[in-house]
Amino acid sequence: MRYVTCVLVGFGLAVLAAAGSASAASLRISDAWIRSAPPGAQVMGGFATLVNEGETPVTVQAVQSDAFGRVEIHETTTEAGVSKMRELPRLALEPGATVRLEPGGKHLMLMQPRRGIAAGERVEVVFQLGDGSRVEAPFEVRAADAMDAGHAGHHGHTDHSGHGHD
Ligand SMILES: [Cu+2]
Repeated sequence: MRYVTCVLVGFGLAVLAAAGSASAASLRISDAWIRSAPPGAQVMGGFATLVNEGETPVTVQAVQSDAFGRVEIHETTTEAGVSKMRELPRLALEPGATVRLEPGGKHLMLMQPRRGIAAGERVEVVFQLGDGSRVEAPFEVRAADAMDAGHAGHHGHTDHSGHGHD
């Protein structure tokens, strides 16, 4: 692979090659977790932060996990005070874009668990991208209660001011 004798040109080509072919490396998945559910639950919610660190758009075409029969990308919206979920066919991230999968918004719907999934364990989730590459990320299963404690950026979603908790 070292045909290029000029170091500078070689470096430049390597960078271009990386940007063009390895979009897998440009999708960064962090803060990934699954909300634990009572035993026997057939549906669990998955959440994460997705960042496209590359120079080209990234599309998540499908999501799957060995631990579940089916994984869908959902979005929760509120229309006329009624909360609804709909399936999104894909997630598109422009270069530099961040998509947050979070309770009350876009999320993964993990369905038909193939085994018991307990809080504390990690579940591998695979993101299939539009260019055919795959990005795998470990999702940590957390109890629902841990969500508030561990999610400092979420005050906006739980605004109880004025409702009086006493
Ligand atoms: Cu859903």
